[in-house]
Amino acid sequence: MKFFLLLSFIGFCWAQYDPHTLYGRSSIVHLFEWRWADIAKECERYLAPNGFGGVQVSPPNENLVVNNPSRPWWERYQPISYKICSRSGNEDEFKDMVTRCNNVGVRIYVDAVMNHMCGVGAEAGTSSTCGSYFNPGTRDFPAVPYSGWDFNDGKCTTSSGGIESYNDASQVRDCRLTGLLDLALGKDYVRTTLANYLNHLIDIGVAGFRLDASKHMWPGDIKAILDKLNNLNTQWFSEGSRPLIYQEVIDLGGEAVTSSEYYGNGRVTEFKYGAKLGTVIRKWNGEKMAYLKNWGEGWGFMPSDRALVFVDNHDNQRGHGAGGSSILTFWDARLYKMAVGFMLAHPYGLTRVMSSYYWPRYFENGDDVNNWVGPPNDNGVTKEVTINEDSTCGNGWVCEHRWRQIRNMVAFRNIVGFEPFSNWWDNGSNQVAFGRGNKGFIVFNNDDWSLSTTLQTGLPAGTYCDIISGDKVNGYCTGIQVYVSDDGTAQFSISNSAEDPFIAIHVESKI
Ligand code: QV4
Ligand code: CA
Repeated sequence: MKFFLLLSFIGFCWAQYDPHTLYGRSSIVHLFEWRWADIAKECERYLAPNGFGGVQVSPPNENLVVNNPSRPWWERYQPISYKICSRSGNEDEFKDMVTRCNNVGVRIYVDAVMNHMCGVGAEAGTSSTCGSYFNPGTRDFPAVPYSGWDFNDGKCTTSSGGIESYNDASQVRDCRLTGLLDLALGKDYVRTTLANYLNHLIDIGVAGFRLDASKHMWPGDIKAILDKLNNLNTQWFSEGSRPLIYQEVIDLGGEAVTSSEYYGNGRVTEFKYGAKLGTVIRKWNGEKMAYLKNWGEGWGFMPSDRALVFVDNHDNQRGHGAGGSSILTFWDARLYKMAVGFMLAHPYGLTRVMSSYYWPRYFENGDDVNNWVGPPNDNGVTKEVTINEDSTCGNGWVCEHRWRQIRNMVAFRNIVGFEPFSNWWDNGSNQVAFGRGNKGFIVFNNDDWSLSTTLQTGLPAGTYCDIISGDKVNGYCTGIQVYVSDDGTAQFSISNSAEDPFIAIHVESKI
């Protein structure tokens, strides 16, 4: 009996940190702005067969329709109600997506906007994705319903009503973030209303939530809401499963609010990760890959089992949020693949891969004046994700998750599982290598000269396909082959001008 009590206790401890992915699947992909119908298809045709653990979807609730500028991506972060009704689709389409993805073992994590409603300056009316009436001026959102009682106007102490200093934890939580009407999460009615929204999604079958703007919500208020949440739907999850929670808290240090305040509620986004990795891979500020030997907690990041990590996200890939110019994105493809490859090979954190759409980037005085542009669309209707013959995406979707190097590194992470970080080597500069026990090994050359050396891989002897330059197809390598000797060593040569100056092998790429 004691043993089972212990197990349930462990289960309880892991509960809100556990993504509930199928065994052997370990990464989340953020299909930013995708339609539910396209995500359902992607789960079946691509994500399940390639071992993706789950999908982060854009906010599914009714949002403000912004016409100036024309339908920006960020309108989805201005809730009008909690009706499942947005440019990604309606409730039936959402339910179909969750069911079809769960049925092939791909989880759905919802981007939940709980901190606020729309901007205080929005014009009253029915310019919303489901036509619901709202009046920001009178704090009237009848489709929820919310009224003046349900906002923090009386609690905020700044004269503007907005956040004026990030050194004051109270105003960061109780005042308006960029003018967004701040909900009174201290009130039980608001907590219950939000919990009802999340429970509706849980009952449909979602596996967890990204909590938007968590820095702007008191940790205790978040906990009060989470304590009202149902267990996950037993049609797909074991009895007593708790939703995965990962809280968006941008903490690069130096502010009153810190990530650690939120550890008790669930995982937290580690923004230092992408900012630092971008600086290292770009070789800025004297950073070099040799310094990655103690990557993770050694770099001052939060504990690995509390961290949600990513190279870029929907904000900082376009200059919103945090990370600045060091952030690597699909626009920097060659370096980006190295950064994503490093993230997926390294044991630290729960990994999230970004999947974007192209937009007409146009810099004026260092700012991308088009960073507001929304998803590919026909007169505001989001375009379908089309798949080309070569398995890339059309219609303006980038589909980084379908790039061979990234797809294969998602599989690498699955295959090495919980194997330890091992066999680190570096040349004191930007040539590094490391293994994951006896299951996988990866080598990078980010120097301006070629790499040619023999390394201890930790792998069994044999011939391995490099899964960066190609695939293993019908027992053959379409790219580079690596020969591991009986003593586990192998010779690696990587030109600094290679298309992708890194090589990765694992026990399932052995021929
Ligand atoms: C404007 C003025 C305000 C004015 C207001 C009046 O700037 O001074 O009071 O009008 O209504 C959009 C516009 C912004 C506008 C605001 C409200 O860009 O100019 O204010 O709407 O009308 C996204 C975008 C924001 C966008 C917001 C809502 O990034 O630009 O604001 O959606 O549409 C901090 C937070 C962190 C946050 C990050 C961006 O700590 O939590 O900033 N990240 C999350 C999401 C992000 C989203 C929000 C939070 C808000 O990842 O995408 O912001 O939900 O670091
Ligand atoms: Ca708040």
